[in-house]
Order: sequence, then C-alpha cells, then structure tokens
Amino acid sequence: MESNLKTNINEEILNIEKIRNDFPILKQLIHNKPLCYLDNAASTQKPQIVIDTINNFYSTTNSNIHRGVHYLSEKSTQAFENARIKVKDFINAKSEKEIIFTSGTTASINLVAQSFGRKYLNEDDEIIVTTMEHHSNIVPWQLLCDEKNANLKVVKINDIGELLLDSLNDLISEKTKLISVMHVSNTLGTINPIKEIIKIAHQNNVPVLLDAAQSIQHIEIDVQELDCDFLAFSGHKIYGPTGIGILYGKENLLDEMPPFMGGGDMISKVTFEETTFNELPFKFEAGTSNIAGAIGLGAAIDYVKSIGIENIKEYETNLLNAATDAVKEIPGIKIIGNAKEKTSVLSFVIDNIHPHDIGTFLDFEGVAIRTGHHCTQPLMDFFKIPATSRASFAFYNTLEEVEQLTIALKKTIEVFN
Ligand code: C6P
Repeated sequence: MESNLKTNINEEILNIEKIRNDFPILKQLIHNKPLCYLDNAASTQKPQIVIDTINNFYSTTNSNIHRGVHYLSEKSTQAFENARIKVKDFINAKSEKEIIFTSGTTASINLVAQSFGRKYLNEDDEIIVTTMEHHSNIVPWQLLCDEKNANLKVVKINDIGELLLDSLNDLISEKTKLISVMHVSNTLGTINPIKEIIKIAHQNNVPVLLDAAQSIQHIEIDVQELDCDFLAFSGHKIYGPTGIGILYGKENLLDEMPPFMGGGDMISKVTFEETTFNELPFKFEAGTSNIAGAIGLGAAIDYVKSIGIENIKEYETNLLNAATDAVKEIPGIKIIGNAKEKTSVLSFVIDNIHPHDIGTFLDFEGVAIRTGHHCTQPLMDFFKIPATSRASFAFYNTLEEVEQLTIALKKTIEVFN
C-alpha cells in the first residue's frame, strides 16, 4: 500500500525493507490482511538473529552455568557472562557486578522493594511514585509499605500527561527513602524529565529507581550520566526473549543490600548454623538463571546497536508524529496523552465505542493494538476513563502501517455509527 500521508518522515534513516526481513513474524497475513503489529509496548517481535542465537545455544552449548568444570558448562558460563558484559556496555554501567539478571522489570522492582526496602524502610517512612506508574511500580511498594507501616506518596500529573515537578518538591522530605519513577509512560508515551527528578532526589539524599521498561528500546540510556541508583527493564521489550530482565544498581547500594531470594548460585558457604553469600552480582541470582534468555538478550542488544538507538529514536519519532497527525484528523477520536516529549505510544478513545470493540475490529483488519487499562488503573482513574486503545510503534513499522491503522479506524467508526 502506497502511503498518502503528508509527512516529512524519512525512511532513509533506516533500511526498513532489510529490517523487516530480519523479523520473520512480520511476513504473516492475519485474517487475510498484512500483519500490522502495533502492540510493541506490550512486547516487541524478535529478529532472526535472536531466534538463531537461542536455537544455537540449545543445539550446541546448553548446560548449567557457574557449576560444571566440563566443556559445555564452561562455554555456557562464558556466553552467559558475555551477555552480562553486553548489557553493562549498553547502559554504560561501571561494572558487571552492577548487572543482575532477573525475569523482567516486575521482578527487578520487587527485588529492590524486598531487599533495599526491607532493610531501609521504617515506620512512617515514605516511597514516592507517580500517578502514571505501571502496577509493577505501585504494588511492590504497597506491599512493602503495608508490612512496614510506611506510606506511598504520589507525584501528580497535568491533563496532557506530564509530571508536575512542583508536586515532587512538595512531597520529598527526610521521610522519603526512595523515588521510583517510570522513564517513559507505557500508556501515554510521555518521556519524563528524569534528569531533573534525579537532581531533586539527590539534593535530598534520596535514591532513584528508574523503570526503563518503555525507554530502553527507544532512548539512549547511560546510567553513569543519568546517575540513577537503580534501573529496571525487560528483555522482551527490546527485541529479546521473554522471561529475562535486568536490574542495574550502583555497586555500593547492591553491596549493602541483603539477598532477596535464597538458593543455589547466591551462596558462598552454607552450614545449618550460618550461610554466607556470594559476591555481586551472583548474590541476587538464586537458582538456575534463564541462561538462554540472557544470551538471547545479548544478541538483541547487538542487533539494536547495529541499527543505532539514535536512528531508532529519530525514525520512531517521525512515525509517532505522522500517526498522531493522522489520527487527530479522524472525527470522534480523542488522544489521551499529549505531552510535549513523547515516544512511540499513541493512546486514544473514540466516542461511544468501547476500546475492546475497537481492538477486535482492528484485528479483523490485520492491525494488532492493545486495549484496556494497560496495567495503569490509577492513571485511568485520573483521566476518568476505563480503558484506552493503544498503538505502539517499533522501528520496523512503516508509514503504510500508519495508513492501515487510520483506514481501519475510520472503518470501525463507520460500522459502529
Ligand atoms: N507493560 C504494556 O503493555 P514486565 O511484565 O515485567 O516485562 O514489565 C512490566 C512493566 C513495567 N513497567 C512498565 C512501564 C511497563 O510498560 C511494563 C509492561 C506492558 O504496557 C504489559 S502491561
């Protein structure tokens, strides 16, 4: 389909044809229509190199890590630790000791809540989050606060979906033990001013956890430059496998934190009287890790680096702008989330049509979007809506797909009216 959209999008930034060929799943027809996959904020598709790397691992190398002296175990360990170095370099951490493999963003945040939080939070202390957080960055803190008789404080947002930093200044106090904030909103696409947040936090000696689940795949992240204290992300949102994720933490903080889970790999010596713990990062990696997942994530990071995160950002911003302009023109549609700084997410509601009906109808047109509260129910309450429809873009999406989305939306409105 030739796109008629008037935009300055420059597909020359990336070699889209080649890129799309790297993703076998995109070649499918769904309900006899070309698959238009716009549910990337939920999970991204995997390039062939990631699929091959995992296949190759299980076909040639599979063995448990850090345990055996045999050839395969050593090879497996080397590949696993090599993936850790790739992650460390990708986010510019100081040391591999600061890179903990977890099962995903949710697990990483829970680790901080249960380890850092249990150690440092006392009665009446406070944790600060924001109105737009994902449930994974709310519920772990609620559980902790319940246990400790501490309080969760919430930074407010404005009607276009931007954080009100004055509200943060008002909330922060000597009771604040941590600020945990998303870098990019999965529902609104808002890019939060994290440098300013970290500056305010550190002026008050408060550490910051960044939920980078929706930024790691779109924006260059340098943890030393940002000076964030913790950072969490999921492999599956950056073209890697599911079931693998990262917790970055500053070494001095991780060093002082107690283990979260007990088991194999995280111990130094166990007796019935006393157990001593392994050094970082293994102290936080109890049990057999998702070895293939970590190695697959390493391959995904190599792939993203080969395209260039700056190119990705520029291309996706153009795509989002084109989609926003096109969708805005459709009568009856209201965009939810109009922050000045946004990336890759377009949430909207349509008069008199429930988002689930929109999602189902779009599916018949081959267009995959997500509908619902996107695990951000407090944010839905703020906007006084039960749900939105959300198109979310990756660098393999095209202007033609934006057109496919808008045509499908117009059709949906026509049918329902
Ligand atoms: N958001 C979405 O469709 P996990 O499930 O642990 O990989 O990621 C959780 C998570 C945490 N923070 C943010 C900002 C997120 O967007 C997500 C996952 C998906 O928006 C699934 S609800």
